[in-house]
Amino acid sequence: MTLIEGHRPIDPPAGIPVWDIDPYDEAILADPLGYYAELRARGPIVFIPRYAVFAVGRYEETRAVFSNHERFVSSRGVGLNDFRIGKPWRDPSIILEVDPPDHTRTRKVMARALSPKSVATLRDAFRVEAEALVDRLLAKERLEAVTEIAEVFPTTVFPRALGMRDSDPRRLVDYGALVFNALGPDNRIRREAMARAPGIVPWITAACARDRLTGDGLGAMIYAAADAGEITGAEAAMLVRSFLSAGVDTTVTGIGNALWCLSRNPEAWEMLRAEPKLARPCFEEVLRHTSPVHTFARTANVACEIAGQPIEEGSKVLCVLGSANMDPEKWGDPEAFRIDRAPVGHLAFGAGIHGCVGQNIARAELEALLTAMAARVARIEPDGEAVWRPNNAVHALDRLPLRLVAA
Ligand code: HEM
Ligand code: OVM
Repeated sequence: MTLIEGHRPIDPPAGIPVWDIDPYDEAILADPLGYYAELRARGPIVFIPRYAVFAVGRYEETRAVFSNHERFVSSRGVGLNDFRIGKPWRDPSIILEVDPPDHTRTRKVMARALSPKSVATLRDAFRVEAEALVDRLLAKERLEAVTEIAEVFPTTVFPRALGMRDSDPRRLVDYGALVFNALGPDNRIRREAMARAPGIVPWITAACARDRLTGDGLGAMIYAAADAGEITGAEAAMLVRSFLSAGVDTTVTGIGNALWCLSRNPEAWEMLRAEPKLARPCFEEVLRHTSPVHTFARTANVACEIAGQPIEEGSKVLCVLGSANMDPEKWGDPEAFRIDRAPVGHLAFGAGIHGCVGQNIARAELEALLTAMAARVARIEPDGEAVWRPNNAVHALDRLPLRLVAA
């Protein structure tokens, strides 16, 4: 019997491989491919006694768990902590951490604000800002791509799109990292993130209020849904908080990871320069290849089974998206970065009813930036070691020194 605070004691059922590993070890978070391969090799589902949780890392089972929201619920938290047992660190998200029918109503409001039609109105602004940023960058010999590109672009265009009256790039990035770190165990990374929360959370909460938003942005669309009676004013503030939780650090990570892929695969950069229409499929391959969000969990709300193995009610299941996206049973030569792969069905945005509602805007940001770079930058060269920043749910760079050569 394994007992961990915040978790139900679970006896691993006979037949499920027990693996004594810490997936949140900083060395694994920095360089996860070996962990992913062993997770898939050990079986379709394994039990990790250290946290008394199950984990799935093969494509088929990961997709299956995500696709079955009736058995595998989100309302008990999508991190290690079971909300029935341990207290959530903040009021749960009213879109991410709920099930139908609660989810259906809030999701509809968010999906409207982030629809292809809504995102289409932002494309010009994204393109203009991307072109200006790349022109500024080319004036410099060498640069640190995390702070000078990846963090700059989303923290410029996203608060504007939302209609934020006051922006604070540092707090916006750090809040995202905090929210994702909170999904993990009570380890050093989570504690250090939590220690910085008092300097961030009150600012974020204040920024969600209606009077801190302009009348013409995505935030105003959420408050308009409150005026229409679809949600309450308090719920509108909570949905704006969801934008700030999920909308900045994820795209910062997506840009950093894209530049990492493209600086390490010069032939891919050549291809993109020759065919700028590849910007979108290129980003999809970046997502598959680097899985910016590497893990989300579900909780079995009833006794059920995964891959024919019985699972007790209350079992936590880690869905290792990073591993599913590297499963050789699904992807040919998965470790090869191929921008024309068109990896349809990748799980970097999840799947099922909670699949990323922000994916259109994320794609629009990356398309704008990669297109602007492809037109102006002949070569992207590594200019020192890339360093990964350990996070309990995000696979992101801490430092990416690059040299850009103008076209
Ligand atoms: C959900 C990844 C960008 C807002 C998700 C999920 C994933 C994900 C994997 C599924 C969560 C689950 O099933 O439990 C990503 C990645 C991004 C990105 C990799 C960028 C590269 C964004 C952006 C926004 C956003 C830009 C906001 C504008 C959300 C929200 C949810 C979500 C609100 C919850 C949806 C629901 O529960 O119905 N995202 N995301 N995401 N994402 Fe994203
Ligand atoms: C939220 C949210 C949505 C997606 C991801 C996320 C864990 C938070 O609604 O607050 O980060």
